[in-house]
Amino acid sequence: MTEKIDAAVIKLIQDVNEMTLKRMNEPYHVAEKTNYNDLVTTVDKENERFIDQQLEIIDPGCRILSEEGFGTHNLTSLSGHVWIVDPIDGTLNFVRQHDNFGIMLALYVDGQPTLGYIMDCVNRRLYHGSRGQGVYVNEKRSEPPVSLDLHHGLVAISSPLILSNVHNLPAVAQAASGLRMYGSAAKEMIGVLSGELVAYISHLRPWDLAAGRVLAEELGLVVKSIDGTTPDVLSSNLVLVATTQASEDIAKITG
Ligand code: 2AM
Ligand code: CA
Ligand code: CA
Ligand code: CA
Repeated sequence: MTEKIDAAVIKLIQDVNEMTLKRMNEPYHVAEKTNYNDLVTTVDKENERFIDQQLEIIDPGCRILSEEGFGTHNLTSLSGHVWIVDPIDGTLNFVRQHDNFGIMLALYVDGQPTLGYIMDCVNRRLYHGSRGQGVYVNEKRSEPPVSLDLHHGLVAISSPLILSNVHNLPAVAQAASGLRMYGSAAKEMIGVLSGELVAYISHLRPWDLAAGRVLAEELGLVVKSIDGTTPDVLSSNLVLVATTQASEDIAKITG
């Protein structure tokens, strides 16, 4: 049943990506949400409205949780089909840098991570997959990344976290080959999925984690809260996505 939905959502996210790339070079309005580095543009809102409308046609009766608030329901439970939508991830990069932003969609069925989509917009690279059916980059099947250890790999830690010096995270960065910050959960998730990073640590809201979690778990990567518990789909979590080996190395440092 999800095959038909999957094909339609692949087309949807590709179409929204083309609209986004076109809109990036046209005038749009930028507003501050909570402060000077928390932005929303008219493109985020246009994308979200279009995605939510289309999902209601593709998957009638579904419920939607989307960042900018057009979602059809104020969700308190995960029963049935729940879509989690980030219409532009890395809005600050979209506005200032014109690279390193993405679009993320995920379907959870009765709370189970089921379908995941991460579009690397500028590179037109769509990571998508479903539980039990593998992960693809556009049409090509993606192999699980090698379980490199922390010492031999690059790690991404979000800038607010590394600057706040919590959980011994600067020591994690020091133990790795190098520290990277892309400013987009979508791009950092893709980094771990593709083996470019061995770990990604960030404070993530539902739409930052939902799609990456489906894909990372399908590739046998570790997805957990920094305290070792399973992340709650409907709230913010301080999350680690990593190879098994890097996850063990990091746990020894964060305690
Ligand atoms: P966004 O662009 O969809 O808001 C770097 O800013 C990354 O952190 C992006 O993936 C961004 O997603 C996300 N982000 C921005 N503000 C955040 C916040 N207050 N809490 C958690 N993640 C945030
Ligand atoms: Ca935002
Ligand atoms: Ca986001
Ligand atoms: Ca966003």
